[in-house]
Parts: sequence; structure tokens; C-alpha cells
Amino acid sequence: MREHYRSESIARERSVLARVVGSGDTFTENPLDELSGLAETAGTEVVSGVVQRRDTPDPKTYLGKGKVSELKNLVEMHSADLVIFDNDLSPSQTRNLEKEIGTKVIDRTELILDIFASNARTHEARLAVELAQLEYSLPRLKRMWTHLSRQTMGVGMRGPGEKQLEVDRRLAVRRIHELKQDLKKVELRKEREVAGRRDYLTVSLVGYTNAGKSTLMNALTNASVEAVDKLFATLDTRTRRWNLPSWGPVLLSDTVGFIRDLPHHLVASFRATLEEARQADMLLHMADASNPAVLDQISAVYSVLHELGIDEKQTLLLVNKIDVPGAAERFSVVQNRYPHSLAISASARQGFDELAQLVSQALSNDFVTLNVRLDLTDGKTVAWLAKVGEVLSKQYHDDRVEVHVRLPARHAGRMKREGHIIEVLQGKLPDVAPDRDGWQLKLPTVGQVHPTSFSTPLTNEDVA
Ligand SMILES: Nc1nc2c(ncn2[C@@H]2O[C@H](COP(=O)(O)OP(=O)(O)OP(=O)(O)O)[C@@H](O)[C@H]2O)c(=O)[nH]1
Ligand SMILES: [Mg+2]
Repeated sequence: MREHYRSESIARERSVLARVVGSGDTFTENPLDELSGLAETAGTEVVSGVVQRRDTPDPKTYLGKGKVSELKNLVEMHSADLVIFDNDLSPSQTRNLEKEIGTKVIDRTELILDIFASNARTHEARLAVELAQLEYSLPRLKRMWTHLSRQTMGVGMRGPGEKQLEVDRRLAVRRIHELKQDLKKVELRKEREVAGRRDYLTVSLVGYTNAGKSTLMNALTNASVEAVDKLFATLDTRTRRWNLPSWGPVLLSDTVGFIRDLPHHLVASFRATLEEARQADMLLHMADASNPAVLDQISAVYSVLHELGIDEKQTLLLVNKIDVPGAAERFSVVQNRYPHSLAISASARQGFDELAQLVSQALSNDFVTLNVRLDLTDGKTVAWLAKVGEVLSKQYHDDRVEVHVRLPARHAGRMKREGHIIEVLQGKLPDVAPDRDGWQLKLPTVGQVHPTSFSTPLTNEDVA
């Protein structure tokens, strides 16, 4: 069943690319660059390409008549087996183009889904990709069926093809339902897992695919996440301990990369995978300064974050690959638009001191100092305070102990919720329920870092 709907493997095929560019679209240098990278990642050999400027795509064939015959000639000339569109095509446009050109035609969404399908390694990533692929296929099956039934009704026959499609459609609907249920379970489990780690501050890496997230993760935490020059190399989330200099251990997680016009179904399916980012205390948004389209890529990432509802978090923009010629000039342009950004090189380990300083600074923005009054018998809470914060002093009285502690504001919120008597000496408690994500924090600026230490070191078992 599952294999049935997976888009056919396009490995080793020869492909011709096509794109319609509207007046509002931005791109740099070659408008087919990114598609070409995607097509190569999917294993095809790119042999040629066409670009047409027009604001309204042709309703039947997306490209205009002249361009379609140009495309057909290119396909014949290069003996290509596949045409890949950078735009999203309707099922009928795909069919019409296939008929006119005489070869298989796929669109950008199908290509991205294909790459995700071949890179999915974990059970969760496979579920997410399968769901996204089925949801993409379903309207296409349905329309194919309607289209066929109209034809077959004309001759008064019900063909076996039609029956098969109807069966397939029903199976697809059932499978979508199952997958959604399975993913919901994964999401709930993840939520519990992530919530279980809330004693530690968490920092999540997000960014365009191939920006260098996994390389940075490996450099900072000695993790061994695959970091290669390949799009969508990482499709799951890894969380590791990062010993933040002059701070202590925090959790760092690396996750799936984003891309312009990320298929909507994929964003929805990868919700569980992005749970860590949703609950993180801050985001490190990595951008690739070796890419001429870096500004567009940054905006694309912000729009996916918005779609996921996690754009309200304190975020530091890391402009990576600063070691590459031309990257420093590009960084200046980025910095003009986004002043809170830092140039780094994950592979050459440049900018790491400033990075640690800015992250510590950002995390300390969020600290409060409290006086907590506890029952003498409440050793458990005293131990917890020592674990999540820095105990500055303890005073024992006949009936109580008063703990003077500096800790993340969200934990202070928890103390309050649990009914403990607290006095806020410095800082402010969060306005929203502290276990919910997404309260707005100030953006960090370079400056004095207030180090704190955690009395209980995090063990590897704490990190799944
Ligand atoms: N020159 C240079 N190359 C880098 C740097 N950081 C990463 N790279 C290279 O960029 C490519 C992509 O790196 P990854 O770390 O896999 O990127 P990613 O953001 O995890 O990518 P996805 O998992 O596909 O989203 C690899 O070939 C890295 O070696 C850097 O600072 N400088
Ligand atoms: Mg990666």
C-alpha cells in the first residue's frame, strides 16, 4: 500500500527543468539554481532547463505554447526522461504537459516529497513523509477518477480501471487516518519527553536546508549527526548536551531543514519532529552566507516558523560559512536588515566565543532571583531548586527554610503555581503559563554575560 503511493523513484534519470517566474518573485543569478540542487539531490542528472517570465500561468500547460514546444525539443535533443517544474502544477496541467511533451512531468512538491521519502530513516520521519505523500496524491487520484468516470459514463461502461481507482482512494483515505493517529501518538509521546527535560534550558537550531545546522551541532556537542552537502540530510530531531562556556549544560537540538515554499502537507506532518523547536527557550536560526539567495532563504525560514507558530521566540540569527570567499560581504547585507546577527563558520569553528556569549546573554535575560519559603520537610523542592538554578543561600528557621535562588523565570512560575510562598527579588515572572511555549523575550545584544552554574550536571541519560 505504502509503496504504491510513493512517487516513483527518479534516480539516475535525465531531467530538464522548467520554471515560470512572476514579477513578484525574487531570485538571484540563475533562477534554476535551487531546483537544480534539489533535482541532483534526488539523484537525477540535470541536462537542461527553461525559464519563462509571465504573471499568469497558462491554465492548461502552465508554460505558454511556445515554451512547451521548446521544452519538448530540449527533451528530445537530450534524450531526457523527466521534466521537473519549480512551480506547483494542478493534476490536469501535469497530464496535459505529459501528453504534449511525451515524458513524465513532476512538480516541485513531488520532487521535495521524493527527497524526503528517500532520506527518511526513522520510523517517525517515514510516517510523516508517507502522510504528506498520500495527502498530495489523494486529490490527484480523485480527479483522475472523476475524469475517467465521465469518459466511461459516455459509453455506458464501468471499466476495471475506475474500480481500482475507487478502491485505491478508499484505501488511501483509511491509511491517512491511521497515519494521523500514529503521528498523534508520536506527538504526545514527544511532548511528554520534551516536557520531561524542561528542567534544562533548551536551544534549538533551525534554518534553511544545507545551512550547516548539523555541522554546528557536531562541533558544539561532539554529536555524530550526518552533515553533508546534500539537501534535507537531517529529517529527525537530535538533542544533545552543550556545555555552554561560563554557563553550564544546556540542551541543543538539531532538526529538519526548511526550504522556500515547503509543501504545506510536509510542514503539518513534521509537527511532532519540530516539537523541540516549539518548546525551546531560544532558537538559533542558521543561514548560509555562501549562498547568493541568503536573504530570501532567511525570509523563507521566518515564514515557516510563522506557519508553525514559533516565530515569537527569542532568536539569534547565525550567518554561517563566513570562511567562504564573498560570504563576508553578504553578511554585511544581512546585518543591515537583521542587526541581531552573528557571523560564524561552523566548520572552521569561527565565532564560537561570541556565539556562547550571546546565547548565555539571551538565556540570562530570562532569569529571576527569588526568596522561596519552604517547609523544613520539603527536601525534594530544595533539591529541585539546586538542580534547575543557582542556590545563593539557605537560611534555616524553626519551622521553615528560606532559599535564595536564581533560576529561569519559567521555573519561578511553576513555584508560584504549586502554591509556594515566593518573593521576587529581581526580574519578572512570565505572564503566560510557564509550561506553555512562546512567551516573547528580548533579543540579545552583545554585552555582559551573567554566568550561573548548575549544581547538578546533566548526564547523558537525561538526553534521549
Ligand atoms: N565552507 C563551509 N562549509 C560548511 C560550513 N558549515 C557547514 N558546511 C558544509 O555545508 C554542508 C551542509 O552542512 P549540514 O551541517 O549538513 O547542513 P544542515 O543545515 O544540517 O542541512 P540539512 O540537514 O540538509 O537541513 C556540508 O557539506 C558542510 O560541510 C562552514 O562553516 N563553512
Ligand atoms: Mg542537518
